[in-house]
Amino acid sequence: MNILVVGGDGYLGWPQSMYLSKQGHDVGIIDNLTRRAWDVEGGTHSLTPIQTLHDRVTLWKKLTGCTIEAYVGDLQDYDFLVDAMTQFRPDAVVHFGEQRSAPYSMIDRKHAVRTQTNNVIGTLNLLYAIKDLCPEAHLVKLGTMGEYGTPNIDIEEGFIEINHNGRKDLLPFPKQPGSFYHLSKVHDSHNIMFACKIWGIRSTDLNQGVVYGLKTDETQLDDGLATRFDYDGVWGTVLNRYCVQAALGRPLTVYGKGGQTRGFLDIRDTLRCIEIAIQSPPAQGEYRVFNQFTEQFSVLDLANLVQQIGNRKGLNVTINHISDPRVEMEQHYYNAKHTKLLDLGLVPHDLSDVLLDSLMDVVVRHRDRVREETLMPQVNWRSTHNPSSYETAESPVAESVKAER
Ligand code: NAD
Ligand code: USQ
Repeated sequence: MNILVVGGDGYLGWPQSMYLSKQGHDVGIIDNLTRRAWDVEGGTHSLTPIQTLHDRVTLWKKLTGCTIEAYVGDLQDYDFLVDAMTQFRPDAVVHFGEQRSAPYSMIDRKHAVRTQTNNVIGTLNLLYAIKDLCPEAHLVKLGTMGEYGTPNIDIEEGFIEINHNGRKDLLPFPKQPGSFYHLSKVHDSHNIMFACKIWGIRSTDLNQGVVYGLKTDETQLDDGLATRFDYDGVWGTVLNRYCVQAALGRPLTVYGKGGQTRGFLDIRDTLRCIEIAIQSPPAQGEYRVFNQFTEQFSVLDLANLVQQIGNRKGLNVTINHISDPRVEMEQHYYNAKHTKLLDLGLVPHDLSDVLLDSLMDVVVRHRDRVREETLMPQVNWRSTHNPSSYETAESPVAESVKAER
């Protein structure tokens, strides 16, 4: 198949592109490299050294003989998108290309607007391009489990049957997202569902949990194929942050009580879930939702796990409950269904001691690269002006990124 990976330079998009290329598909990447520019804006970076998109694609070809076509441009630029899609003619489009950080979206008005503009308009453009250029192509869209929030009932996979005043219907599960980022995904879901209905295009909306891990068969081929690892207070996800804090001998930053429970999955399962979705496409006009995670943990559970493994490595790990910078429930009921991908053949990798141990080894290897000043959370949900270092920035673009463009 011709598979277009939008956001193919990112943490998930790059390993996904290699994975699909290795399976024999023709893979094209669209990416505007904005994630690299956002690092420049905030003084953040990937703990693992990463190559430019150009160098990655060149190395991939050298090592495997497989070509990945790169189209550098912005989903918000419709002319660019039409050109790229006309050249590539995708059978499936995997869409990772969004601003994905909840804290980034909560910095201030400008960053909330940037997040929602980038994500909602980008996805809307993609829907129009699919309808006009390749209406049979399957859109596989990365959504998030955070669209649902933390209701006091079981979370279904996308839809819930409601009985109301003697009548019943199957309706989208209520959404209670916890940041302007998570809200952007809800807006996308509504737009995608509507586009499937009116134009008869087809889509799978993958409500994914928090992903961890760096190692896939393809990233392990060569250090030059490594994917990014974020650990700072804006981009770092919770387990990554704990691993870095443990490696530096800093206390693990559990926000509040630590009962916040989320779905998690190994990066190898992300790759496989997307392959499964592509292999079993929905019918024309169908909009379907899969909950894409394999295990639930509270953030305190995870801290305890990291402490246990870290101490075994002689790291002397401590846990600190700091005041929660977010507005979220710190103790709550959480039971989210996630059977549809298992029914289609997913065999999950659980978060084992071995995996956590090897993740911590990678972190310890790169410990000297850590920018300690970025470690503590600086974005508070209750404030509309966070933090001063971002106040004047207009998303400057690094010279290296400019040169690549
Ligand atoms: P990432 O930031 O590492 O990658 C996103 C990529 O998209 C970047 O390379 C960026 O440059 C590109 N991009 C952003 N806006 C673009 C635009 N307008 N045009 C072209 N390219 C654009 O993010 P990630 O962690 O790989 O996440 C990928 C997707 O998966 C996101 O949509 C995210 O919301 C979703 N997701 C991620 C996780 C996770 O734990 N990482 C969990 C659930 C869902
Ligand atoms: N948290 C801590 N300590 C930390 C960092 C985070 O306790 O040092 C807590 C947060 O308060 C939150 C939980 O950990 O309750 C998860 O936070 P996170 O930053 O790991 O993840 P989140 O903001 O939800 O976002 C990440 C990805 C996003 C994706 C989402 C999936 O950045 O792209 O959509 O996970 S989900 O959580 O299912 O919505």
